[in-house]
Amino acid sequence: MRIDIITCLPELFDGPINQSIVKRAQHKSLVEIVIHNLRDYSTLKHKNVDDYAFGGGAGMVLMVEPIDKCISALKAERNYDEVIYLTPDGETLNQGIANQLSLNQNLIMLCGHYKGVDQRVRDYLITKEISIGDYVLSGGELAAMVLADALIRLVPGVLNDESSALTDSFQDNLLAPPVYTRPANYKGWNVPDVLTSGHEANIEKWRHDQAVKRTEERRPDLLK
Ligand code: 6GU
Repeated sequence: MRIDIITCLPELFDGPINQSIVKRAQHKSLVEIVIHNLRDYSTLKHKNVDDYAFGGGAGMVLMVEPIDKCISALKAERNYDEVIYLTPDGETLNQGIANQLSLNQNLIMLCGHYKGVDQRVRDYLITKEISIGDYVLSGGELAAMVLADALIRLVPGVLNDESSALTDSFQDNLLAPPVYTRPANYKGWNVPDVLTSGHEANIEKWRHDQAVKRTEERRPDLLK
């Protein structure tokens, strides 16, 4: 999978996506993430990428031209499955959407900023709009990192234990059951006996029951 991220704040991507699982995925050449500075596509003297909104109002709007130039340059190199705009008024990300998007080969993610982007970008260039939840971030960058992380860990070969993505919370609309590791007794805080019994079938049943119990208690909406 290749993900091209378009942003006016490329420095923000120096940290999180070059660590841990995502770093390993890039090292193994399973995933390639390329950051593009929108400013590089500005045709203006001061490399501006935003301007005042027609009709007035507070906040700057990202201009259509640099975004179109950047996306066109990318499309000239390869075919893209989706051009995603990260925006609080997009479709709310969930595991189902992540599963679907993880099957794609090439994705563009556009990070909005300020008051958003010129509507013509959304009308003519964007194929999917995603939000990561009902709260407002100061830009789409953190949302793009969240989305990229959620997708990358689903790419076959990225996780060491291939089965572990399948047992995540949400994969079957259930939250994950509790997990424990050694020691079995710490200060009298004991691990459930079933987990140390070695009885596979009982352990499976216990885990499933716990997952259902947790989901009923914490996220009954998932069971509907
Ligand atoms: Cl994708 N962008 C911004 N700016 N805020 C958000 C978001 C995206 N998703 C939730 N809040």
